[in-house]
Amino acid sequence: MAGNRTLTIVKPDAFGAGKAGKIIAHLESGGFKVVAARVMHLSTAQAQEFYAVHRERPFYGSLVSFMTSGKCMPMVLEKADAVASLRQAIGSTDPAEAAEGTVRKLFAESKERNAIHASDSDENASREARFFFAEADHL
Ligand code: 3AN
Repeated sequence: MAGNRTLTIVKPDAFGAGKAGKIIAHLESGGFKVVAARVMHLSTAQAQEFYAVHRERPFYGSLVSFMTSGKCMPMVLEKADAVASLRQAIGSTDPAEAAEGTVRKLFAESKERNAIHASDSDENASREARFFFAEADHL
């Protein structure tokens, strides 16, 4: 995956509230192209593995419970400088601190139920895309 791809997840709070379409429309109007997408319900083992980097954090158990509480929508997105551009488009982890017009400002409820995930580096974008998709899904 080149530097023009990143991985996002519409999280269970937003997906369950029927906000996936609005979030995708918002991202598309910001220049992102959806190159792969799926709807799935993460197992506990999958959520634990995906967030393994946060294993020692106090919110890890709660985060895994939340991410397995309903369906979510992982997607590979394409845009120039995709990782940085999507991090900017989603806003701060806490929606109360997110800038106007960002996905989290518009659609998130709280620091945990924050509507959307975005990869934080090209390396993690590749790893996370492989976690959810086969290479052939996003040629
Ligand atoms: P981001 O999603 O902005 O990259 P990270 O990577 O620091 O933020 O955290 C991963 C996820 O863990 C967040 N999306 C959020 O759902 C959850 N999280 C982070 N910090 C907290 C916190 N202090 N309390 C509860 N959940 C948190």
